[in-house]
Amino acid sequence: MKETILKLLKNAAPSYLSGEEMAAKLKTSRTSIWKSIKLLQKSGYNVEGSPRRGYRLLEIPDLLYPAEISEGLQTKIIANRPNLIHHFMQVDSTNNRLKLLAEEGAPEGTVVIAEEQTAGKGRLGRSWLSPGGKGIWLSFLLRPPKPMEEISVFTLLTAVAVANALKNKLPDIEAGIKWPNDILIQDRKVCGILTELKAEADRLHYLVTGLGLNFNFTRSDFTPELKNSATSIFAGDGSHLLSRKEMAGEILREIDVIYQKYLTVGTDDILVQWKAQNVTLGKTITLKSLGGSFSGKALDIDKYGALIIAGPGGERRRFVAGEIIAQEVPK
Ligand code: BT5
Repeated sequence: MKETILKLLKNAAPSYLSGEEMAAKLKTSRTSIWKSIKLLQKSGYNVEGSPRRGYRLLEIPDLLYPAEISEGLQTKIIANRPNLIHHFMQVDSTNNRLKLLAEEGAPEGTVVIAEEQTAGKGRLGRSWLSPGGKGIWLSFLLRPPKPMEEISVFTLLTAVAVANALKNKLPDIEAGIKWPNDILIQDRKVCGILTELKAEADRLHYLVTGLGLNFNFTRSDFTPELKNSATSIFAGDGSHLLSRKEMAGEILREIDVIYQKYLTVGTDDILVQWKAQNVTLGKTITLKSLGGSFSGKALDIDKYGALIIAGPGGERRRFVAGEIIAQEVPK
């Protein structure tokens, strides 16, 4: 009811709609219309009521409500209906919350999105700074009918989706993908991706992929440790035309497109897109992984998204995970 009334008010805005007219349309009482209007106001929608003219929508809150994000989304799997999006004002970690839902049997395409994370996390127990309203903190659930060996490619597919969404909405921003899970703007991290999974022997139960995209941080929103290494797509002064909900919708749409492509024709074209937007290949890097550090030239990625590095003696090594701790542009 609340969502339907919101739609009616949006269509009518900036004009008024009378309570009587809405009640007749929805075959309900004027009291129940009034109750839904109160709920909308409580959720932050500025709805003005006038005794003679009815109600009109003056302002939509800058919040990532399912009804806002799913407007016009038209996705096949990811959030393909509004009730697949779970929105929280505050959550420990959207990945953790989505894993709980996955355990309860949530369908593929379920999305958890939060305004703020109190225990946002990166890889290997690192933390991810996620203050309220400053970014897009979301996770999505996949149950791909694929073998375990292909799993490492998912972080790369997600990176391509985010980079494409940025390119579509903000063509002036030059974003680059750093292997395996970062998006950078001018060498600073603007987005991180964390893929977690549940599997048994060779059977994958589910994949939960979370992404954090810094949207409108001011310099002082970053902790001292992040001031020189992190950035945000807008500077937090509110002077931008794109809203978080539009960006979030575009990211979900791109993830859906990429996932469809992966399921139907495979990864070839997606990896071409990854290569076109990456800032890692061709550089001399030092990669830290569980086995220690390895330096050399980042040559290529293989069909599973693993990084191929050529060491000083020309020997090639393949890495499915790790962190690039130093990266130099060739002279
Ligand atoms: C990542 O890990 O980059 C993965 C981040 C994934 C965050 C999303 S938010 C939604 C979902 N729910 C979660 O709980 N997580 C996911 P890693 O490569 O390990 O990088 C972590 C490092 O990035 C930290 O140790 C910091 O140095 C840095 N960092 C932390 N917060 C940051 C931020 N907001 N922006 C840029 N860098 C940050």
